[in-house]
Amino acid sequence: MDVVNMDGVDVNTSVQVKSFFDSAPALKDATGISNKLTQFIDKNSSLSGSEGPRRVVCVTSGGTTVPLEQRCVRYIDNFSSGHRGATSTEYFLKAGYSVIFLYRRGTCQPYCRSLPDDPLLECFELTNDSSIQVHEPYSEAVKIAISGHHEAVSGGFLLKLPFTTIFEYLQILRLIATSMKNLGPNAMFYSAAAVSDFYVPWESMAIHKIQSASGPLDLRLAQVPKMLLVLRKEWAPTAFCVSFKLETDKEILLEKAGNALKRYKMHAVVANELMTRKEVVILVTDSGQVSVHRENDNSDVESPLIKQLVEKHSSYIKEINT
Ligand code: PAZ
Repeated sequence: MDVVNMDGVDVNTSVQVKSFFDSAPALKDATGISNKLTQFIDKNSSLSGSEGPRRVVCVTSGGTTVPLEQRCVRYIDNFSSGHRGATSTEYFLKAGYSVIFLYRRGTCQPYCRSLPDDPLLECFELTNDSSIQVHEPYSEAVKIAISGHHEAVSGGFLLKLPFTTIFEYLQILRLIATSMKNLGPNAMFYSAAAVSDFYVPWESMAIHKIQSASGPLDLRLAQVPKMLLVLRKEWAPTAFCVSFKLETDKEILLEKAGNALKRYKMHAVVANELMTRKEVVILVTDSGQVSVHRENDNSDVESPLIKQLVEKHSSYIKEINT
């Protein structure tokens, strides 16, 4: 039998969470991040949208790394490109949300999807008088990227916060969640990041580069505590919470997504398969499962997905407020 705290988190998870944060290396510039968050939330909570107070969504994006050494030379990583998070951010902004974009450094950024991998070198060229001009095939993409990004950032609707390691990610997520608490049901979490399931606790991690001369490497990885439950129950109990479930085996995907919905008390779980994740996702809620497809090869599956989530969020806000 699970012993459960007042807030619905089992005691075992609470102990693991406490030990994770107590032993994690201190977050660099925690005060700077908190100040940015306070400013962003204060500004946005005083604004109104078409259906009441402006909504704020925290979109998490990209994969967390697991360092193997404190002075890190090697780390465990995962495949996530950040495309889902970046694309979804654009659609949330379009739907009138403000977005806190918690992203892995170096991954895909909102409005930059149509740019080449090395935009500086490929989009721009030097003219004969040594000034810089946009290389013709990219001029439209560059205009869209600059104007979309500028409008969102200078309007104060997009706050971008980078992370690399699992330690940074979870510490920043906790700061975000606690600063969004006052937004009540107008807050949403859209957890598209691929978060490591296992990690090396800081205190048992080698300090210096692990030496190959010591022979084969035995690593013992601890389980990352189930933070989704803590997010939902402790950090942001009134927010609308959406998580993602990725599997490579279709047979177990829906079962795992259904379990996540119940176990972490999510309002919706987006189930996707690795190979088809850009074409189709399945939205799993208490009311059942709905397949969401992109309209054609040139469109984004995030467009209909965000539309459906915005509708579900509206119903949730109405329900809470009545
Ligand atoms: O970042 P990306 O666009 O390459 O992939 C998106 C994704 C598959 C990481 C995301 O849709 C997702 O399922 N995130 C959660 C993964 C998980 O921990 O199960």
